[in-house]
Amino acid sequence: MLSHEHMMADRPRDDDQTDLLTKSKPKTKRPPLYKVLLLNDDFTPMEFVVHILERFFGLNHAQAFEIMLTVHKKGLAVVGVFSHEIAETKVAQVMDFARRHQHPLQCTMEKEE
Ligand code: TYC
Repeated sequence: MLSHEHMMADRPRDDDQTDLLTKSKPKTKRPPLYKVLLLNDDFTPMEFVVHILERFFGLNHAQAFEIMLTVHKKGLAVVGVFSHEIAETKVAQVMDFARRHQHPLQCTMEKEE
């Protein structure tokens, strides 16, 4: 008897039952994260921006001042990374607070790659 004929009996089962276990990916992909960005402008007072970073992003005064200065010097900065829903809420809170105080401050979000 040829050797490959012996092999056939030991071949792993390939019916639907085993396929369920072998061909299904665990698929545990985490949802994407979003960066919340603060943009510089020439009119919003520095202390107002610091206040926003303390109030909506839980930063202490030193951290808030540092990020505000980064935005002021570089034009923008990431102020936090969140789930889509939390990022949307932060952006809405900042935009609403700035609008109510009549400052042109802009805050946006973008998907983290
Ligand atoms: N450039 C503003 C000023 O000189 C300060 C500022 C900082 C504004 C950060 C917006 O996101 C900002 N008053």
